[in-house]
Amino acid sequence: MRKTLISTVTAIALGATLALPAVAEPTPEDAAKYRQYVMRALSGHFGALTMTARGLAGDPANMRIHSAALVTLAAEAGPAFAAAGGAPVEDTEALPAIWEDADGFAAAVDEFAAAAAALDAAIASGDSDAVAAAHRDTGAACKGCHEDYRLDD
Ligand code: ASC
Repeated sequence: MRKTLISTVTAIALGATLALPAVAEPTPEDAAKYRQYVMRALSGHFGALTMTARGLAGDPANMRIHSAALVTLAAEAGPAFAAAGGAPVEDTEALPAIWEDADGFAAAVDEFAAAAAALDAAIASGDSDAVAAAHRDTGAACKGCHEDYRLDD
């Protein structure tokens, strides 16, 4: 009896859990917030890597933490913008060109991903000239994409 009661209570509780209202439909604002997190993560790693490369902070032995993160995050930069609901949202810096010129944007993201991979490889090689060149290229890829696809760049 007691056992039955407990399992009934459990069943009801589980049923109630399953019957909870579905999470609200994702909005364009959710998509915008997500891509801003991804871009901020990229910016944070590039900034930390830059400080380390300049000898201002961070252990040079750990620089690949940041370059590897850039490579990983670069793979999400395109999808973050292409995601369902991807569209301009008021009060963000994402220009409509991201979606109107989707091929151009994809090419710019690919360029960044390639630059990040080259930067990671250069850091792994330990060749400081190669790191400096790859760092410049990566910054240029950030800037190039921002010029065309981000407000005020
Ligand atoms: C950064 C950062 C960017 C890029 C860009 C490079 O550290 O947050 O968006 O570098 O400024 O030109």
